[in-house]
Amino acid sequence: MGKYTFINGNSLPGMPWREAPAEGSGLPLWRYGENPIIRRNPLPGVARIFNSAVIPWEGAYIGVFRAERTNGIPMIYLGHSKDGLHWDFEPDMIHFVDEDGKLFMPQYAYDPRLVNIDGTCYLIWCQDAYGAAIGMAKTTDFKTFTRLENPFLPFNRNAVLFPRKIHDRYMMLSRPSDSGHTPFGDIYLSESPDMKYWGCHRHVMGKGTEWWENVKIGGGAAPIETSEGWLLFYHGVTGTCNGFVYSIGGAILDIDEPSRVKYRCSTFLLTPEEDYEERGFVPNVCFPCATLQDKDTGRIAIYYGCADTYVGVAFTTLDIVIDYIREHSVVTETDTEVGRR
Ligand code: BMA
Repeated sequence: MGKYTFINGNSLPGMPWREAPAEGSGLPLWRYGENPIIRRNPLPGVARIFNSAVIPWEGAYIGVFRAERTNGIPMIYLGHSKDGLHWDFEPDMIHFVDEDGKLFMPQYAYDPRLVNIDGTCYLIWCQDAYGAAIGMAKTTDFKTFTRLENPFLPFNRNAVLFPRKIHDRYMMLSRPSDSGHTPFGDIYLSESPDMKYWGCHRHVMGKGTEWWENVKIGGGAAPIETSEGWLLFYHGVTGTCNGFVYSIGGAILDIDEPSRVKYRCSTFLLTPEEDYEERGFVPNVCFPCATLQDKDTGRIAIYYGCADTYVGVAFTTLDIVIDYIREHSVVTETDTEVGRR
């Protein structure tokens, strides 16, 4: 038994896993040696798959994938895997329907997240709603995907649902933004009694005081419930004379009041270093969107988009990452306060 534990976690003994290399980087995440797990031109009509989310499903894995098609427009495709590393994709994009069962497609859809709440799986993505906004749908069988009302007004990106209700409310992180390649951005928390009406918005954390995340931040994978609080992997962005650099950051949010940050890591957990992270359609991007965890061993696998071109996997354990975040934590008043003004 480790020092820290997952709450409401699943046993996932067959999940992707590699031990840490003997010569570590000093950072708490290490990469899968055979990254990227999804390469260019993964299926006809799709040039690149990246920024994608997976969950365990019926003894295997299922995922929703940001697929940049050969016309340049991103849509979401469904993928299946037995081991979480080798993926088969359905040949056509996901077709969404409205509540009457009529086809209801977004004009584009990117950066999907996927969260299973009591057997109903929610897809959350970025799409056009007369401006970039959050789209949502639900499914119980991965055959019918029923659109829900868009939770927020434009402009907003990077929405991530919590895997359970807190105080009987669904909770979602999001990142209000602008119409372009947003040069600012903080993470907010919103709650809903019914997945339709969202309110009680609270500020969670702002762009960092540290240089690696001093332009903007955005939620990454669905928060993981642990004995220390909600473990959040997010992305932090810095600006250079050659464009943005996206790294993976880590924070731990209060279990009952997740707009309060308990610990926030002052260093990145992983930053673009490998060829497939530094070079691609958009260089220097590590963009986490999902995790798998095994409650018995404390193992965590993180799925992240690489250079807007590939999907990579990195590993850590609950003990290693929480100790690292705590030891390197720097929190400001805007992190620790409840976030209501
Ligand atoms: C963001 C999103 C992500 C992308 C990143 C880097 O604004 O569009 O999908 O990975 O930029 O290009």
